[in-house]
Amino acid sequence: ADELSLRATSVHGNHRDFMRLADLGGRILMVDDRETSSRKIQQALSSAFTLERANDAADALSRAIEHDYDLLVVSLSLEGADGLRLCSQFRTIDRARYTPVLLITDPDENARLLRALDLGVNDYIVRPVDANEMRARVRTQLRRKKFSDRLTDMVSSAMELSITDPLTGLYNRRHLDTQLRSMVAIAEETGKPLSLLIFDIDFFKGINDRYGHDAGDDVLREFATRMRKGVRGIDLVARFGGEEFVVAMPETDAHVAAFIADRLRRDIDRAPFATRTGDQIPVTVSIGVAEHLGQGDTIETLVRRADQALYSAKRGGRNRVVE
Ligand code: GH3
Ligand code: MG
Ligand code: MG
Ligand code: MG
Repeated sequence: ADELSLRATSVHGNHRDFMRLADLGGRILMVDDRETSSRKIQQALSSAFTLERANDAADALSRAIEHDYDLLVVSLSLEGADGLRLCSQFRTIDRARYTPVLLITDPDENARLLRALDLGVNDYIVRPVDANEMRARVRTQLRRKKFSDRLTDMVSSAMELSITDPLTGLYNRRHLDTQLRSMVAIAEETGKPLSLLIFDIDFFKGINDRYGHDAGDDVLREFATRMRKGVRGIDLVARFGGEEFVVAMPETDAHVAAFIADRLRRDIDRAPFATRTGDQIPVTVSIGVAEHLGQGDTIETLVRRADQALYSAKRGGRNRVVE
């Protein structure tokens, strides 16, 4: 019967509209302890959507902590609980913060309904619940939710892209600049050390010349992987450009930084780099280390000192760390 009424609602549209309605899917959580309206809602929604019924406010909250829902259907008046309060509690749960809320109210609840709308409730339906109206309101909320989810995904992948080096997946130089600024500020405020390391692959031009540019790219990717594995969680690894990489190490003095760098250097030196075409390429790296000197030491001067240390490492014969 429900399947039929669902089809009936879409006779004004065409087959595609019906498909789109089905596509909306949607996981809905309902908390309504009134038998009549909750049964009506179940009848109206359960054939087209995944509908779960919470037993009470506490149950609804714990479900919202455990799962992602696309819509919360909440009765404004619950036995022994306040629907209004429940709505604001949903907003304190990370997963439910932006989940639309559809209220079920009684005709005489106008004042509380206004407060609920003020709280950011998205829509409401007045008892007795009409199945067609219920479906229409649910569809509207689910469409908006789907649209805003897509927008959120687009924004976060754009943000991700803007800070990532496409070849290695490491942070790019722009992100390094941003992060370094706040790392320097924190170091100055707390008086804790901050070290900066510049890695430059030795004779990389020769690797390109001998094995080809694609093999060179494979080396850069593998190099990035070994770096990621070789540093600590708090360290920031970025591709500085070309075959140069930077690691920023907060709360770390130059000695400790040089120790970690040398472990990485040995790890690079120990095993040759395998390319997709089957070459085994020996790689070495030179590393310059500098420590932030406190107030007045800018990012530029810090980078310059690390670069000078790197230059000494190159001149000293490469495959070494200079601090
Ligand atoms: P050194 O030991 O003095 O550092 O020698 P080097 O050959 O590594 O120094 P140089 O800076 O002259 O060479 C870096 C080379 O890296 C030149 C450039 O063609 C190559 N390169 C820069 N970016 C990429 C990249 O994305 N992929 C590949 N395959 N090569 C790159
Ligand atoms: Mg270089
Ligand atoms: Mg160079
Ligand atoms: Mg180089």
